[in-house]
Amino acid sequence: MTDQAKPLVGVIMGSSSDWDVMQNAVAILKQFGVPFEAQVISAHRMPDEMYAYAKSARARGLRAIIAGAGGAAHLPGMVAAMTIVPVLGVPVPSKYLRGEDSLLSIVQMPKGVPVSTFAIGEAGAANAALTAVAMIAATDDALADQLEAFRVTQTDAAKAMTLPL
Ligand code: RP5
Repeated sequence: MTDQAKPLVGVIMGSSSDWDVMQNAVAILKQFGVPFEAQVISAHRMPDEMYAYAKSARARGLRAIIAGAGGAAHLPGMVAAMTIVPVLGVPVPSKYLRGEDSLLSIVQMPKGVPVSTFAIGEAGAANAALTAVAMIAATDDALADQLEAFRVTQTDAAKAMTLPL
């Protein structure tokens, strides 16, 4: 899956089974009109492709890589090891440990090679994309205005909330 324009954000995931969660990142990028690409790249099943992806990311113009994986989730860390493009890691819920394994695998990077790690599941995927949007918005005033408006919409929705008293 590739947006028409030259992608600024790469969304990768270890398996198509991660899509239910990772589509929340793609939805945000689409909402903000940020050019992206999305594909399955598995660290342990496709190590050569992972290497090529990470090594070419900066030259291809990617400004951020959102990497989601579950279980022994080494995809974000391995990609981060091979590129200086910021990697935003999304822990995907796993079958037996509900994503706590994914979270700890991604978040506990040794000093020197960072992976920005987000919440387990849908919120993490969406917030990773919002962070990518904010990073790009630092040099794109129109996108920054969109992001400000997004926050105002959320504030208005919260203010309008009522309770069934
Ligand atoms: C990881 O293993 C993937 O990121 C996925 O979360 C998990 C299970 O993969 P499948 O067995 O569903 O392909 O590599």
